[in-house]
Amino acid sequence: MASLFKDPTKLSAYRDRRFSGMQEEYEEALLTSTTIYVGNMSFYTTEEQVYELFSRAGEIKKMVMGLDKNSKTPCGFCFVMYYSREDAEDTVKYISGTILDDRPIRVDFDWGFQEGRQWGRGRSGGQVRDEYRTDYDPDILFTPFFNYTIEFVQLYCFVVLCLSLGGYGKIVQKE
Ligand code: GTA
Repeated sequence: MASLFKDPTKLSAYRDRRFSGMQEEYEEALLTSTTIYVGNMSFYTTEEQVYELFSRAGEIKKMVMGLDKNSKTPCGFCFVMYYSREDAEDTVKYISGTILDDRPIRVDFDWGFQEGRQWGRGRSGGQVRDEYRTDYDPDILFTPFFNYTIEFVQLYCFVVLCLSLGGYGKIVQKE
């Protein structure tokens, strides 16, 4: 039977292009690391929210929010460093796929945080993936849709109100 939880012994296909070692060294780092990468986050999720969720798996040593290198604002990812490997594995197993701020977050083992890795590497300043994506997450797709719908309903109500007030004015004038 398929498990609901992500298997922490299976590594993802992601490889950091800036890791200077060999593939075996990269895999070894992932298999022993206490750092996890969290992706597909909302740009509005705060450090406090991330801390609240991820500290459920174990004591957090350090957390680094991913930032747009131009605007210096959160751009959808972060790194969480634990004291123990077990806690990092539990995070990958149980927290990956959790909905945080309406988005299913993705938790992946990471080879280890280094200064500079907190910046988005895309040309626009955010993450590279955001420049190539065609599969937008539901809240990105639907939020503008709902916003437009609400604006349309507001405009419709405003027009109806104006028309009825205009009609009422004419009746009052006649009387
Ligand atoms: N541990 O999954 C991850 C992960 N990701 C996606 C980013 N980081 C990750 N770390 C782990 N696991 O420190 C880390 C990076 C860096 C920081 C910001 O987050 O190591 P980034 O997302 O801006 O840039 O990184 P990165 O990772 O160097 O981008 P990369 O590898 O080129 O592309 C990421 C994804 O974008 C690809 O998997 C693919 O889905 C998409 N993509 C890239 N190029 C193309 C293309 N030409 N066409 C279509 N899709 C593309």
